Amino acid sequence: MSIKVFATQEVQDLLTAAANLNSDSGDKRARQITHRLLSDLFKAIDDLDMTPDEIWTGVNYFNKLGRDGEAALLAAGLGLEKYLDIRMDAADRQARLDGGTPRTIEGPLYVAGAPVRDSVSKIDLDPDNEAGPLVIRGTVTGPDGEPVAGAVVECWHANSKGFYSHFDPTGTQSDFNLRGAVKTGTDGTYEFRTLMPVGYGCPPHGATQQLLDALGRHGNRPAHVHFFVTSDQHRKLTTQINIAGDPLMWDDFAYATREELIPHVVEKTGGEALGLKTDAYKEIVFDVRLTPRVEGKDNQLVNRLRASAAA
Ligand code: MBD
Ligand code: FE
Repeated sequence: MSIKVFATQEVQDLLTAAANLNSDSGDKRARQITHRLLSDLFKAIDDLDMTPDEIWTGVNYFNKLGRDGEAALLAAGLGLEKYLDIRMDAADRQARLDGGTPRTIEGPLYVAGAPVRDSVSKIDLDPDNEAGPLVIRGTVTGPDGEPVAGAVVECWHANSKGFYSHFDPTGTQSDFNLRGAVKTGTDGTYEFRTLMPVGYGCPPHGATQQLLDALGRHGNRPAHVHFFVTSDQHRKLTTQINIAGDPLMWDDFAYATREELIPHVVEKTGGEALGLKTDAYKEIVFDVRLTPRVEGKDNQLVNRLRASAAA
């Protein structure tokens, strides 16, 4: 069967009407985007001869996606969030704003409101017997390589089960466990004392994993640590580091791994003097180079729904 109705006047009129394209009511951009996305969907239905059963499977899937609260997780898993990075990377190259530490996706698990400390923060609030101590430290510099004072470095990561506080299905973590923020001093340095994370896996019965199963894909990420770095004089950086040696390094379901974001993990001693739970610990040095503002403006501030909590 190859029914082709997309190009008919009736269908084109239907699309124009459904998006209210020729009206001045509502939001112009919403009408434009709706018309385009709906047109692309209708065209795909014709081209692939999608059946009513397939369409209703998809419609009902959206209901489950919403019930599960996983739309942003699916956006990461389908590469949509990575695609936005690819576009921002290209825009930066065109504007000659490349050269800083590479961005990579934020993901859906940030929580605003972590207490801001000076230079150093110990962020493992809850005990975790399976996780060894980890120090992540570095220097924030500007495009010229000079240290940036007053930058705020935020980080967040999972525990030894791959669970993030605030989103932990076991409900056993404190609000800001493994989430922190430090303000740099004149030397531009920051340091987080924490515990080694383990890679995240999508909720096994959620809508995201359901689609990934249908695609024959897994829903796992290699172990990683997220960062926001902000400074009055620079553009915000959203990035992550991966923990070297993770077998999923180049098999991340969210496509966030970048060669420049896999710092060495070094074995150290002297942890007890730092307040770590054992003397032996692991250290990662991750220096961050920020990029300049554009005519005084930070064009890297992304508005998206984020969780927040009070410290
Ligand atoms: C994560 O921890 C994450 O970083 C992303 C992008 C998606 C799901 C879980
Ligand atoms: Fe993450």
